[in-house]
Amino acid sequence: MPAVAVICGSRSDLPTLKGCFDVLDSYGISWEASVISAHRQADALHAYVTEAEAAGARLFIGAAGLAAHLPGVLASLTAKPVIGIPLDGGSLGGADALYAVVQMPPGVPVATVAIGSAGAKNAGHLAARVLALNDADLAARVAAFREEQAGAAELRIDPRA
Ligand code: RP5
Repeated sequence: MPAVAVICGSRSDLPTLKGCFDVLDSYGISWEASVISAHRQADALHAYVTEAEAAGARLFIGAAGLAAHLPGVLASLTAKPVIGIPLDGGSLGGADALYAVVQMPPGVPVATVAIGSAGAKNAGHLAARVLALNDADLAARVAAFREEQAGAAELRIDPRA
């Protein structure tokens, strides 16, 4: 079983998740992705999470749009960390999914990232930081990415030039 299990509610969500998959790959983190709807396939979702956790999944990422209950249901089914990605799939521009994912009741936490593709990328980075707590090699790769990002953003303007 890969370290990270990514679950989304529809095949239509997959293109938005590409950034998440790419970021996980960039850190060398193993992952697998599944399309399982919390609303349409509740029993299958329960079975998948139970089996994935037993098989060694260390972190779950859930992504869904509209009335996005998937990440919250994941958090109800596992004691592993759950990252939620609200997706922009409807007339409310993703605000519906954001509220559904972020407004979890106490005791059932979902670490919610931004709406859409930016959030998908950050889900990968956040997963890396969580997994790096117990993985020195991964921690070094996270640190290297931070340095690389800082270098790319660096801008100095010399007024005498
Ligand atoms: C959500 O409803 C899915 O995550 C998707 O974002 C949205 C639309 O789903 P489909 O109509 O494409 O199945 O459950």
